[in-house]
Amino acid sequence: MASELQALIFDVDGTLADTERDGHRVAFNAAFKEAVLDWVWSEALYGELLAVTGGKERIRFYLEKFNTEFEKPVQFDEFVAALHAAKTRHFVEMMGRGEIPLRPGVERLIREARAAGLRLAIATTTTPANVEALVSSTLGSDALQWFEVIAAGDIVPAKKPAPDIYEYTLEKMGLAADQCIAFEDSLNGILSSQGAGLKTVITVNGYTCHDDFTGAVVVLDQMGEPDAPCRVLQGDIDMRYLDLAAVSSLFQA
Ligand code: XBP
Ligand code: MG
Repeated sequence: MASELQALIFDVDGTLADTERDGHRVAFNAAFKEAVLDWVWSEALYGELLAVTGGKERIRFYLEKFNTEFEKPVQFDEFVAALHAAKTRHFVEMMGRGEIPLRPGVERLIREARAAGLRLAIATTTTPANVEALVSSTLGSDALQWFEVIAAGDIVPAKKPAPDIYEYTLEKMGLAADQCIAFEDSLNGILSSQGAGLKTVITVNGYTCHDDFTGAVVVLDQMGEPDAPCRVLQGDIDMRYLDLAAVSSLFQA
């Protein structure tokens, strides 16, 4: 018999909010400028850099693939860590100024799930301070308590697409994969959630709309709102917007 849905597990970047192009990318560039580096990550280049999750990992990937001339300092790990810490500071400041809203339907669905007594968690590769800043600037500081597990950043050594962050979340919640559903926006995200055995709802964004989402329970352009419907891009369901009834039927299907 199929298990009953117990919990919703959300990715952050690209899923709760469109943070990559106008948030993380801008914060990286601000950190580079502050460190007097002439690196500028354009919107197009950043799309390629997103192949690697995690900010520190992304900086290394950039130097390996796109800026091979750069002479690495002797204390390279410390250099990357300091650059990334500055980037996090910029990102947190941007969230504090309310620069990035939640995506359509996210707050509505979270509130509906809470009201229905479902359990909530976050599984992301981003730094914990970024999640705190985004959630409290958009939903209020009390909203951090709504998520019983916030699994983020370096808490597991292998970031997405490895399943580790979802496996960690499930273990902390004491739940099995077939009792939960994940919300993701990218190929690396769904590889991670499906690797942990989770059914996954996808909402795409500009950087991920051409990713391969084979196996997703549904692919939407956004969660949508009653007055601003979503589009179903993949999946056999007719829906105006993603509410808990739709999530439950996708989970049971
Ligand atoms: C998100 C990421 C993160 C952010 C930056 O991936 O790849 O690295 O871009 O965060 P996902 P940090 O949405 O699949 O979790 O710089 O704090 O690492
Ligand atoms: Mg994401």
